[in-house]
Amino acid sequence: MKTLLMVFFLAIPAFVFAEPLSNAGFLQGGIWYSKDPFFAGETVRVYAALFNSGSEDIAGAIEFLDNKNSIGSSDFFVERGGKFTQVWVDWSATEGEHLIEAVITKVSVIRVGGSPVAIELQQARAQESLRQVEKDTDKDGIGNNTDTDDDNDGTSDAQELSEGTDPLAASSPISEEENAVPSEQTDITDTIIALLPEAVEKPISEIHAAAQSLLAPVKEQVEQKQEQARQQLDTLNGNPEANSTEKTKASFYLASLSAAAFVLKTEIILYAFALFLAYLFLKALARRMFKR
Ligand SMILES: [Ca+2]
Ligand SMILES: [Ca+2]
Ligand SMILES: [Ca+2]
Repeated sequence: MKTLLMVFFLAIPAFVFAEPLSNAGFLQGGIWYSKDPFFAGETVRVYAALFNSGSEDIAGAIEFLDNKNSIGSSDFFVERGGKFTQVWVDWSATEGEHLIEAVITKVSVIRVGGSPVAIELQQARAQESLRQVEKDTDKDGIGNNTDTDDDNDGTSDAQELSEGTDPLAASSPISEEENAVPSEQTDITDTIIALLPEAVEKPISEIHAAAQSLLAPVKEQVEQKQEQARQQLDTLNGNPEANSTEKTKASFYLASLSAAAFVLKTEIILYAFALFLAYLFLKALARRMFKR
């Protein structure tokens, strides 16, 4: 019976009798940050501190958690006799609520010349830190929840909301181009060109300018021909013996020239070239018709 009892006691592992160490563990300061306040999108260093007022050195590892998910772990070593040490991990904060914890995942007593002996600590969990992380759009150190002008464009959030502008985007000043009023000399083509995207506006403007100088003599010629055709039609109309087919042809010729003159005057360049060709064709046709 005595032997049985002895075997029983020997079989029970020693750590069952070991009390968790109360003179080492996390400092009551809990968890702190390298920057405070910090905002969404920033990376901060998360700290905790360990103390050891025991008579033996201790070493181990700490895991940091964000909403129960691991941020990372950090090894530690704290000398005996009232020393303490800091442990940390870097953490990229996101918007929202975060429960930050630090937990000792393993700890051992380190004896000189001996191998580490696993122990337990009473203060194995740091006082957690519950944080509401907000955005700081203009990065002025005042979170959007407290900042009255989130985008720092000089107009308050309340005013922006009532005016329908974006309180989270600094408004760009209205450009001169947007403000520009087309001058009175601007013709219809220029107005159309001004509405085109910038990338095409320039080449089109250049083409337009070139076309304008090219078309100027043509315009003059067409106007002259128009005047001649008008006179010719008047002559035909005044002549009772004139052929009606000839009158119709002359009217058609004048109408075509008028259309060409109108297009050249309004400079609808896309049609101008086609009408110029039509004018040349009509001119050739007219030469044949009025050949004497
Ligand atoms: Ca701010
Ligand atoms: Ca604003
Ligand atoms: Ca704004």
